[in-house]
Amino acid sequence: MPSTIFVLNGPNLNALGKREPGIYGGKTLADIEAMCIAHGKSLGLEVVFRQTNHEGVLVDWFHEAAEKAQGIAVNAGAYTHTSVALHDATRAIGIPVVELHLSNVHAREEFRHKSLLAPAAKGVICGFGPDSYILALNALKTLTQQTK
Ligand code: DHK
Repeated sequence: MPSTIFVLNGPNLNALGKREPGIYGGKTLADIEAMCIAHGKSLGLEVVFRQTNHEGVLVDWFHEAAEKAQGIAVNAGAYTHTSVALHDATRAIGIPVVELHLSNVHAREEFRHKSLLAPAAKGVICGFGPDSYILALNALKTLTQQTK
């Protein structure tokens, strides 16, 4: 049976393609979803790809993933820097969470340097544009093999 990975996206990522393309690139979220599904298939992973602008919905999806999936790749957008609820959700579930960002948050404004999610996550990938998603899937492939 292929492992299932939830790829979860937070606020404003629905606007990719037209949102500050100098920072976030020209690809839309639908483009990135297609990349993730194709790459997941090549790794033998089933990818469930979602986006929401609402913090509580992300928390619900973390708990759903704990029931249905073997790992989470999450770009929590701005909630990365503010959400105690996502930190707690990550600690509450027994599956690995990989935090990812398109941009190199450490090369940007100081308020983006702090992640509340990172201390609870398995690891963090940032700065590689859409390839950050691919690298997160590669990491989760390895992690799910280790937990089998
Ligand atoms: C996306 C966002 O929406 C920002 O709030 C984060 C992240 C960075 C990204 O680079 O993908 O600070």
